[in-house]
Amino acid sequence: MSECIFCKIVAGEIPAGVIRVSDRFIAFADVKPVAPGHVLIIPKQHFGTLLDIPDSWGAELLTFTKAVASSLLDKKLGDGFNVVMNNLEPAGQVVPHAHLHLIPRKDGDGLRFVTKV
Ligand code: DGP
Repeated sequence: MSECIFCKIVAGEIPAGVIRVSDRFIAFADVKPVAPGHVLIIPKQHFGTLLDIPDSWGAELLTFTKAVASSLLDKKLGDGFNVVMNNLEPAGQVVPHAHLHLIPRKDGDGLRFVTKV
């Protein structure tokens, strides 16, 4: 997708703080972090939402996400972490290229998510 900002990051046309790369996925720093170490994990290929990512990619996505999360913990960026995925506009998706938010958490950091009212 030529106009997709995340596809441009994958292509190296827009700089991003790349943290990890696998065959199908890439992790980079979110430009508007809600916490230090906030990372986005995206498929290199353009898919709109979770529903579009092939089932057969699931194991690699899980392994990749766990590796990035472990490295955030190892770097002491958090003592816990949230994995958040906004799918489609009503759920808050702004960039229409599927992505997971990996957000390091610390006690008392004041962040709240919709699963906790
Ligand atoms: P969402 O609302 O789930 O679609 O979140 C999109 C996220 O993408 C948001 O936290 C900011 C981030 N973002 C948007 N444009 C860029 C960019 O050009 N570079 C980087 N690194 N992050 C971006």
